[in-house]
Amino acid sequence: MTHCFKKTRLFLLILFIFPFEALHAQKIAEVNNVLGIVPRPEKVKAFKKKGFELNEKVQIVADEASVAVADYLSEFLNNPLGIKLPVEERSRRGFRNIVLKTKNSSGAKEGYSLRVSSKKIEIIGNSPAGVFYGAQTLLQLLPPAVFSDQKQTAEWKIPAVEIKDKPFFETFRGLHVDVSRHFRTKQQMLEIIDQMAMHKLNTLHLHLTDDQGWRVEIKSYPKLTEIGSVGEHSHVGKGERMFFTQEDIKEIVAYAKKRYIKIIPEVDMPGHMMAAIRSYPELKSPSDLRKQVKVIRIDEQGERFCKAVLKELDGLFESEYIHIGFDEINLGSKKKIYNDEEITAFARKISEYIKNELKKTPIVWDDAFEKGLHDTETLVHWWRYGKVHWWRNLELTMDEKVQKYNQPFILSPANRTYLDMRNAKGAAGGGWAGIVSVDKIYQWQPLGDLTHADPSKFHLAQGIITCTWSEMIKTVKDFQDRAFPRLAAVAEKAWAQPGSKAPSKPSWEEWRDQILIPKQLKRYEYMNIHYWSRNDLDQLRKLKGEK
Ligand code: TNX
Repeated sequence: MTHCFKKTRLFLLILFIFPFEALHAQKIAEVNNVLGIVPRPEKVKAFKKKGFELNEKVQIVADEASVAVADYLSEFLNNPLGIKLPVEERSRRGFRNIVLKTKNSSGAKEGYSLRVSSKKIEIIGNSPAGVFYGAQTLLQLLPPAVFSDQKQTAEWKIPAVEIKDKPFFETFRGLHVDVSRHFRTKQQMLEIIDQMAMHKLNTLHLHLTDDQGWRVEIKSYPKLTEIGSVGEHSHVGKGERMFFTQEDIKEIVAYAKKRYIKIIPEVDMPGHMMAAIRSYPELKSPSDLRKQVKVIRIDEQGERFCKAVLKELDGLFESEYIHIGFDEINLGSKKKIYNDEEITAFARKISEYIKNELKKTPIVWDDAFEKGLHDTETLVHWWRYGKVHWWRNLELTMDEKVQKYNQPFILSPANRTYLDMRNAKGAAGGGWAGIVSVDKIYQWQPLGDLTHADPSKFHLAQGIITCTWSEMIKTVKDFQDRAFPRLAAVAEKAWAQPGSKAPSKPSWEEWRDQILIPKQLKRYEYMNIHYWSRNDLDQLRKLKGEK
């Protein structure tokens, strides 16, 4: 097909809504480029038929397992539409139905199907989470104004489509939020959780402690928040106390749970501990001789402290995972504070505690793995990536290590997923991992980079978490400037099937011009999100033109 013909076809598609009876699955790019669903569903068909109109004569019919999603959907639509769709157990005369059902199928746990005709919408999920993702897709099939929390005037019509969808990475499609360097309030966290939900993410990684501030109440060590939570990155130890009480955490966890998002708490140990040491100076490591001590002791006393903290957190966070950091322990110290054996032994003690006593799965940054924590029941969280890219100091690259040690892992390569890095040359943000532009993320092939591991090891990749380290992310506006629209590109990587062959996957240019800019950015605008380049046409032009 010539390029020109393809364009004409796309034009016709837009003009007559959907001039084809049914488009084949391999034409998903063309269909989805019109529908604009982010992240891209696995299979989409569109029909030349009347779609479904939302009005007062519509009700949501849900089975027991899907009632929570039905309530969420009804509430979500209430503000922009000014109509509160009733949630019912069965059909009633005079009403058209949005049917939500959970079916225990052998398919992907978070998968769903969605069918829209003029008479009925049906979402069938393989689990309640699947139903929830179907509902998110449904929202994106409506005009972008549906993302407003104010009443809007729009044609609330949903095109006649059939979608079958499931995530590529089931376990972690995540966003990391660093509340230590600059704090985010509970309300701000709830907003972030809603923003995650629309991207079909299922994991919030909360970096709760670091040098600049301890941000979670620990009842057995009250000074952590009396002293350690005072101040932030540029005002350490000065100003207000900023932290989540245990009640706050419970609320955040419950809010996230309703959106099928699990929260992984991180207590970064034994380094990045200045705030804890400010609160309890006796915790400092005798071998950290710096003026500002960042590393805690790893003897019995240190171990007792870490375990007590983890035990309290365990009661608050419901997810199966606990992150214990172990990054950059000797960084910035002239003399090694601990050697590899000492670090590994301590990491092993803590991870055994998490496994055996708390019955959860520990996660460590790749530093611990590199130093010797080889344990297939502990997840390795990679922020470095191997010599194919930019990190050359490792004896064995991470993919060589995957090949050798079979340890399951999470992908957060800094040069592709650190959203605290700049969007473009001259834009705000850090630069040590290079420029992390939207197109770089979109064109990244997460598993394609594992050049030293054979494909039989790819199943060890448990997902992607994108990080927003907050040394330079001060305000909500800064956060949104860094997170959006890059989060949309990350969601594509985490959810969409990689199927690299065109036309099933839009090229970067197609995605940018037909989905990102006209659809996703519009949704962000209705959500009042200050995405990068908003109100700045120059930047937008750059985004369009940049390679
Ligand atoms: C590295 S990646 C860190 C963080 C910083 C971040 C800044 C990792 C495990 N540690 O402590 O905030 O770089 O980009």
